[in-house]
Amino acid sequence: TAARTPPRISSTGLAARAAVVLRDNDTGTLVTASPRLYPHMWSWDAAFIAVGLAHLDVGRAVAELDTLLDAQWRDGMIPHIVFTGATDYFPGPDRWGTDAAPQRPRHVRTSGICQPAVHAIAVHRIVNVARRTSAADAELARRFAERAWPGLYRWHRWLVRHRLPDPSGLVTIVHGWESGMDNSPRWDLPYAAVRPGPDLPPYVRLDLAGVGHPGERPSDDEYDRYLWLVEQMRRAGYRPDEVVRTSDFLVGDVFGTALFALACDVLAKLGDDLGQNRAEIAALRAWSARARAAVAASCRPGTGLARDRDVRADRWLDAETLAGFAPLLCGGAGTRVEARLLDLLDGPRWAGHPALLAAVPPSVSPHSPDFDARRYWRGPQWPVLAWLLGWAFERRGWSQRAAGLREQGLRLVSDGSFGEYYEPFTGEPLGSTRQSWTAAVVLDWLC
Ligand code: 9WN
Repeated sequence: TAARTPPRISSTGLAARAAVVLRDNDTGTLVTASPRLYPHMWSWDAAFIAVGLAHLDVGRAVAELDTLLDAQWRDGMIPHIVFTGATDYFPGPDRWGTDAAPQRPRHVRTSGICQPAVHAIAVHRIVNVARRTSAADAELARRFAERAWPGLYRWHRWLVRHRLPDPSGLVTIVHGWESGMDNSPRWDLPYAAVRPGPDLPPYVRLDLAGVGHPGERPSDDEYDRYLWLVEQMRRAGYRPDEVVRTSDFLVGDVFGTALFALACDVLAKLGDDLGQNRAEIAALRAWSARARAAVAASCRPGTGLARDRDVRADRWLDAETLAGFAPLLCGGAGTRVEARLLDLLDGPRWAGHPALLAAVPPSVSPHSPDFDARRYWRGPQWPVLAWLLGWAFERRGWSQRAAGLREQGLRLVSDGSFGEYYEPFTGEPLGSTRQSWTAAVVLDWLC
């Protein structure tokens, strides 16, 4: 496919279309992650979606996060999917089988795993957006932050209690889905050790019908492994420590750890402003410091790229993915390592690759042998990640870098299709179109 020539739509037109996407995907109480491929609420999508909604209606943004927090498990976990009644997504609630877990919420069905802890970041952003819109919005957002704070604290505490089993101090995941980067080369080695048993119940994939070509999605082999891990967790009754003890997949997620460090900082600051419990605020600061140190300690000598850790196999994982830049999000690795990482990010292996349509870092370096320009988390560019990097860079005081990511991110999405991800050289939208979190970050960039 030939590269397209952006931009095609004016900023005002693009913002208006983004608003329509969010409105069309809105069921009333939640905005589905996309119209066809993902007809439910996803945990980290909901956070970004709420940020986009804040530009349209602060009350609706707050309601989105209320819906998510209403589905929080009694032990503190925020589940990765909150199911609507839609039946055209697999695995749905019956396959997850969480109904038997005593700590599940009673009024809604959910999956049994989690996703990155970006929610405090969303609350912080919504509070700031609301301050700009009106005094009434500011008060609405403040009251929401006050009522959401204890639940968010309990969510972070759940991660600390149940997902720090490794001395590395990295936040640990029991499924690639928990990273949000499902089939990233980051997980190839740990997944190679997951061997689905002969008693894996049969299933039919429904995701392939929602995309243009199967080569844009994970492979069938990968799906067998994804479903096998679900089976293991179901058999462990979703008891968190039992799941960690028995899962074939147990990996320290360095990107998720950097996000956790950031989210703890943001939540602690919000806690200060709102006069929340001082011991809990102090705990958040300590968790953040520990997470930041774990990210820094994972850095590979030489490039400085941060690494995930295969806890089961007791080894570092060296795939060359965007997650390697985790220390730039949360800091703590020191100025020399950061300077090296920034050079690398700007250079031809990453955002400075001369053939990219937009200078947005792809999910995997085009120079890596693992790179696949069209397959999901194995090469395409994801607008939502460009937003996340930009948000973190702004916070670190790197405003020019943040502005560059915004400009290039907008270039990427300028066709107005709101692709889930994009082919880096041609700008072709891939996966789902009218993807809610893409529309949401566009609104935040433009408003
Ligand atoms: C599995 C909803 C979600 C995102 C993830 C993305 C994809 C699901 C899937 O879609 O994952 O959780 O079925 O592929 O990888 O990051 O939250 O947009």
